[in-house]
Amino acid sequence: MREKIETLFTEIERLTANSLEEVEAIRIKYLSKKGIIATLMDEFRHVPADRKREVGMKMNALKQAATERLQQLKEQFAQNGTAQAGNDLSRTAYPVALGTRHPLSIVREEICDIFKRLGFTIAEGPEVEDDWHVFSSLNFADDHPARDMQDTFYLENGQLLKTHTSAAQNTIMRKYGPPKPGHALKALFPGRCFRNENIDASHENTFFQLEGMMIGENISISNLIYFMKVLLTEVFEREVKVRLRPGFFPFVEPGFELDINCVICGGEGCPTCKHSGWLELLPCGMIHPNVLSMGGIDPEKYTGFAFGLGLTRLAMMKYNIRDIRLFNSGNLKQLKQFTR
Ligand code: FA5
Repeated sequence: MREKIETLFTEIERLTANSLEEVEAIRIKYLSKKGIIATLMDEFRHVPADRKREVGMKMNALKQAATERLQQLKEQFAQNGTAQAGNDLSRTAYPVALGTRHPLSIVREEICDIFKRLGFTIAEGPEVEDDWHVFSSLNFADDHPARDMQDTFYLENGQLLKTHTSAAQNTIMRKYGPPKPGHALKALFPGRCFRNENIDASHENTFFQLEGMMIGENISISNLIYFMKVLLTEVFEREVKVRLRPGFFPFVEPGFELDINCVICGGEGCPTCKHSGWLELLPCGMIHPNVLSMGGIDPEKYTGFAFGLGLTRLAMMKYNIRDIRLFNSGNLKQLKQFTR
């Protein structure tokens, strides 16, 4: 597999195109859902566990290289009309500004790729939900004070805007059912969340979370910690300082808050981390037996973990963005600078 990756690196570096159609053909060949790189991602399952990390990082770099080469080829046409032929009468008289992906999309795709390689299914839930999915199926009692933890936007028809991605847990448990012996139910579900918040440098009323869930016969806190470490190391491409505190959520027992050392101020204290040096990033825990039961999964037989990553906050950390409001600002000048 290593040789295959190396060959592809050389191949990608040497790619040329004579028209935008050819650029598109290259995209389909290498980067589409059934393209060479996606196929390679599938083969990743067979890589021995002790080499997964090294090969995984190489594959990420390969995907990155292909994306960047494609972008370069596209830009060539934006500036010149055609790459090699000098006079293309169909080209525009002025350079066409190309769009870029939103930093949140870049980080979301990066994490989805990591988890896909680890065998997780990517799912998504609706943004408009009902009380059962957002609260009751997650073990929030009717008069539970925890319901007040999240300021909910209610719609006139009684439905509500999803306040957290945990809202999809029940649907996913019911859709896939208990795992077969020796297997685990592994799902990742990113989504937009809404809370009636006072907006400041680190709080938005519309932001993204990314939920992960793993259920099987012997899933323990060690599995949870392993996956969290892989995730953070790959995203930041280095070891990051984290701390685990007990956390309370009615749908996990025990529950934890995983904080990350604020990489914006290096832990010195800044408005983003509210001068604490730490940013709350990754609440997680072992799924409460009641939640498993409500999802049709026998808690006597199965255990599982869940985590709810603050994706917008993670993107802030990764790109050193000091104010969360940038993401929804539509400020293209700033948003366009993030390409990987
Ligand atoms: C939850 O939403 C839980 N559903 C997470 C969870 C899942 C716990 C599974 C256990 C098991 P919390 O309200 O803390 O937890 O939000 C999770 C993350 O979303 C926070 O750590 C933070 O990074 C992000 N977040 C929350 N509110 C905002 C906001 N207003 N703006 C931006 N990010 C936010």
